[in-house]
Parts: sequence; C-alpha cells; structure tokens
Amino acid sequence: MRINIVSIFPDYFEALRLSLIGKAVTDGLLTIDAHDLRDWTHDRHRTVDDTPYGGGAGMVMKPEPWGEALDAMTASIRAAREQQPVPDRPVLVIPTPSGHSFTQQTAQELSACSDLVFACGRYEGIDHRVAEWAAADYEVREISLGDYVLNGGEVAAMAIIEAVARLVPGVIGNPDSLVEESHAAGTGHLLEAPVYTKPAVWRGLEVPEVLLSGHHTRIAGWRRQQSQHLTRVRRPDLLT
Ligand code: 6GU
Repeated sequence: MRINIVSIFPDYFEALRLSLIGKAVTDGLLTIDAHDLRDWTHDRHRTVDDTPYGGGAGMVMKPEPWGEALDAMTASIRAAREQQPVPDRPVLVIPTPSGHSFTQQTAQELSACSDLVFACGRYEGIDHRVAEWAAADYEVREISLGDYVLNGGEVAAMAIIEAVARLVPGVIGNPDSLVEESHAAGTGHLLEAPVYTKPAVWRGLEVPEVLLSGHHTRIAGWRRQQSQHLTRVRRPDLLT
C-alpha cells in the first residue's frame, strides 16, 4: 500500500516512523510520504487560504495549490503503477467534520486499497471544487472521526492511517489479535472485557478469580457477560 499525504504541516506525520507502522514502512509493506502543500504555491508568501465567498468567519483553502498537489500525486501514482499494475482506483481521503463517519468497516475497506492520498485541510476547509475535480482520478471519500471539531485534518489522518495500516496483511505480527478486539467484525460489535496481568494482587486489588481458574468455558462466559454489561452502560447505540 502506498500512502501519500498533503498538508501544510507534513512534520505531523513523522510519528508514523515509530512503532508498528514505522516497522511496516521499514519492511517495505507500506510507503508513507508526506508533502508540503506550500510547495505548490507560487507567491512570495506561499498563500494557501483566502476569504470565503458568501461571507462568514474564517478562511477557506484556495483550490489552485491543491489542484497542482493532486496532479503531482496522480502522476507519481501512475508512474508507480506502470512498474506494477493494480486494478483498483486510487482513493482520496479528505478528513472533515462534515464527512461520513469513520468506522472499523471503513478501515477494512481502505486497507484493501493500493493507493491512498490524504488531503489535510485547515481553517474552514478546502474549496469544494477540489473534491469535485479529483473525482475524475480518485474515489473521493470525505470522512469524519466523530462529533467534535479538530483544528485540521492532520490528527484525523493520523488516526485513520493507523487504523487502516494495522489491517494490512503482515503489519501486525499476530493476526489473531485483530479478531477479538472491540469493533472487530464478527464479535457482534460489543466492547471488550477488562484485561489483567501479573501480579494476581496489586496494591490490595485482586484479579477476578475466574481468570485465575484455568476454566476456559467459565472465562469465556465471564468475558461475554462483561462485554454485554459494558456495552449496555457505555455504548447502548451498539446494541440496537
Ligand atoms: Cl476528520 N477533521 C476535523 N478537522 N475535525 C474533525 C474530524 C475531522 N473528525 C472530527 N472532527
């Protein structure tokens, strides 16, 4: 999987060199390249924003630098695909609080893609014609992490990339760990039971006895009951 990111803060994505995703990059399972949108400006101040048509607070990202940046991404993807053809269209992910909700299902879909490009907007967002234009070359997906507002798409893109990359075959050493976790498809979408490790008593607090019993059926029953309880209390929306 190739991931390209366009942002005015490409340094945000240095953190993707750490941990499991970083190892996947080193191992050649993924490529991640973050580009500075301002490289596609041509004025002295490297301007990327302007006032909104129709009025209103805040600034809007100008379409011209985005158009040139995405042309460059398209050209680089085409060149890579000449070396190694793939059947699927590149996907352009635009993180925005007005997007479709991001779920584990979305992560699964994106993890099967050969090329992801992230367009990280700041301010009040990117001139909408950029998404319209990009639809000729990309499957465009506007995605929101949830019902709250971030200052820009960078942190959202990081979260999406982490959720997607860990589903790429080979990125997680033990694929079994993908099966039991909260929100994994096939668990009935319940929250995971609390977990414990040694010592059996810590600061006077004991690990639930059943987990020490070695009785696998009872343990599975306890975990199922904990999952149902947690889900009812914290996320009743998942039960309907
Ligand atoms: Cl994807 N972007 C921004 N800027 N804010 C958000 C978000 C995305 N998801 C929730 N809030």
